[in-house]
Amino acid sequence: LIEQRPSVGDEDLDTVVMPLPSISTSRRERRWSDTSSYATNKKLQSWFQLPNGNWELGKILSTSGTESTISLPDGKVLKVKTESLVPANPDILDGVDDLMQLSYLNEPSVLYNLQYRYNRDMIYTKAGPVLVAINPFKEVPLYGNNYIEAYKNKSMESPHVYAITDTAIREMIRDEVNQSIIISGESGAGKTETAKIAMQYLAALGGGSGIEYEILKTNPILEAFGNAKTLRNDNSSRFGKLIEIHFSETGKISGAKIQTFLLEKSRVVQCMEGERSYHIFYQLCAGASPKLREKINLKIASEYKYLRQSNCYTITGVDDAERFHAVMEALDIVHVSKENQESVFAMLAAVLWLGNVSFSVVDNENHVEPMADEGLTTVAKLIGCNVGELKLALSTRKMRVGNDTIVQKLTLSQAIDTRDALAKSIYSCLFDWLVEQVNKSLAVGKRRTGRSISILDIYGFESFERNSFEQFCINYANERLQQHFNRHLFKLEQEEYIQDGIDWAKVDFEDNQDCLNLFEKKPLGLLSLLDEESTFPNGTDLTFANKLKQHLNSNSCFRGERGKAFSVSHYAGEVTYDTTGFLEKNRDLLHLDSIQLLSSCSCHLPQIFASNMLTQTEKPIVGHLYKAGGADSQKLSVATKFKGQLFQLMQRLENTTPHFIRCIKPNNSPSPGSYEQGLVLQQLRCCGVLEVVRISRCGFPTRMSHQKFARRYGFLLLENVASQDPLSVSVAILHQFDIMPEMYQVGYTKLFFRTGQIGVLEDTRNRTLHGILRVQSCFRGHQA
Ligand code: AD9
Ligand code: MG
Repeated sequence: LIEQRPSVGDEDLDTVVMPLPSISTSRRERRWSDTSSYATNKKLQSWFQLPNGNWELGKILSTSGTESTISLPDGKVLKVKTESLVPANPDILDGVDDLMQLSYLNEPSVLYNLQYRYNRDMIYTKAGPVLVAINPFKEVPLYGNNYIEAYKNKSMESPHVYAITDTAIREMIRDEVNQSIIISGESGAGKTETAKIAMQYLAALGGGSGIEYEILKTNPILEAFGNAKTLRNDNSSRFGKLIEIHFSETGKISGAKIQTFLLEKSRVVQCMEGERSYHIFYQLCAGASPKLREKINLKIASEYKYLRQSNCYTITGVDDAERFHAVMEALDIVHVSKENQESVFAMLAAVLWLGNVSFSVVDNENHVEPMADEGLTTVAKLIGCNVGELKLALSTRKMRVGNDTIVQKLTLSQAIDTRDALAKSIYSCLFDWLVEQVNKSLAVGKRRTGRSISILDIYGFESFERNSFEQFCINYANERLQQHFNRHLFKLEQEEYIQDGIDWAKVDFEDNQDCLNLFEKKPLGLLSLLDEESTFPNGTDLTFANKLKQHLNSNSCFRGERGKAFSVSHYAGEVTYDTTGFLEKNRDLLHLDSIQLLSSCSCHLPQIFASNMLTQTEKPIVGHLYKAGGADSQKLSVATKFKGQLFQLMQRLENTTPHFIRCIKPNNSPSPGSYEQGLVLQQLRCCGVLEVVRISRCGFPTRMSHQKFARRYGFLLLENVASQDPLSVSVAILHQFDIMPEMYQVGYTKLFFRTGQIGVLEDTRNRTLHGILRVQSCFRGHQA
């Protein structure tokens, strides 16, 4: 008996199968229940959910009827419903590199495995093709040249951003196909840091020309202008970013191109208590030289209303003045001239001073005019117009009624809106202009090879207590990305089935097309209806909400809520949106008077901004833009523009081989070492890690070669099959255990099983092995 003992050594570990638990097919209810036949096995470890939602590992002492008795680690013994127990993996699988190696791939097992690794600073884990990265919120000794070398030489293979980036490089060269690294996760989960780590690896392997240095220097620039301190993250990116890095035939970096998405411009004029506006404002105020200060009439941050309102000027551990110098140096490196840099700083100061422009009532109809104070005169000087023109642009609006142009005076709230709209536009144009400059500097030379690796750092799915237009756009983007993710993983599945000659027509998977249709369908989809309502002069958030309810109530992904709200059933869960501000944010009006003001300025940046704004309108003929109501309604709406960008992005990604990284935030503090199960679980669901599993489940997720299957289970056969080939042995096993024909497929080289099928075989095998080991230890005891 001892001689014939089947091996249970390491070699068997990588053949451990993954009987995936069955999940309810309903979209909303994705619970795991793979307890069938399991809990009846005594002395097995099992997960038990405590009233606080956390999972605790217990041992099943006995089972009778629907009840089981379990013992918890603290010695407590409980009677629980058998069906509430979820099987745990054997200790030998603690902390496996890839979640797919787990025998039981249920939620508590996944949570436990990730936590086990996280506690040991192994923040990266694979979930099949996906890399899961858990934010350590501290420095972990996993980066730098030695590690880069090790991953490059393949002397290190544990999951890592370096490893996934290395795969991307190799596949780009081997297959001559562009690659993409798609990073997602919620705010503060570590996307931007992860993107930088990937760039670091690319720069190290593809460096040599010096351009890699420029590419790395785009990070401090974009972070200064596009990141801000929020309540969730001290360095939160307020825009989405795709950087496409190009390589020459010899595998060296030849250039790069950055595309940005949907900068949050409202932050320039208002932000919440405890948050900050964009870093660059504070950096400028803290770090500008006396000469620059004088030239652009710069004060300290607290002198500016836009910065003062949130009552937060500094970030713990960050020296804004020092950062300012780093940004200037980075601007030098990407070839933004000193003269242009000064213009940039002048625009920033103009935005800050605009916030200080105040108004006084000038007639008995509550019309206002800006006060002729330091704010107004400084703005005029910085953008290069005369004070009178600026005053007019901020207090009146020209409108065309019939063939006449009339001038309407503004009330206080209209004037403030106009002023803020101008400040937001100047800032977002400045941001776009900077990206353009950076792109010019990184431009791929004439010898385009067509080989590139793109890194996408985009806002993850968001669901807050109150969700507005920003969440609406962000979640729509995530819905699109999720479809890309699903289709890709499904494609991988299919390829494997086809290769092994099995019938894959039986595989179907649920995708999120219904939800995308809800957004995109014309004319009755969320985006179309939003645009339609935005063009009606009398449209309000309430009429918009009512229109949605009227037309979309029959859609299964939509639900009208009370008042101005509605809910969407996203792949990651249901989100309720409050339509307050939707129309205004979607219209994003900048009145023509303001555009004309900028185009008449003597400074070159305002002129560039004005002409860019005009080209963004469908009919850039100034005269035609006047309309009753004052809105230049031909301008593309924000949602439509975003949708266009997104389609373009998806098209680009479709032509690449994707590599997915899902970043997870283990706690909200943020603090190192703390791992909140509920929070992690929610993110695993949202970012599709559990979805990978769900997709795998739809097909034949468990697969094993004929040889391995025969070797692993052959000893359980009652008849002697020693002389038979592995396929015949495998078939004999399938028959002996009565595995239903629809539950498996026999491929050329492998056997494919539906979820859970292997579980029974595994349990029998384990029990038999335990029996063998017990006999062995008795035997050894005797010998001793
Ligand atoms: V947001 O959606 O832009 O608000 P991100 O980009 O997901 O967010 P970010 O990369 O900015 O999050 O990470 C937040 C903070 O976590 C960083 O400032 C670091 O302090 C910390 N972090 C993230 N990843 C790592 C890491 N690999 N090592 C150490 C990290 N610290
Ligand atoms: Mg970020």
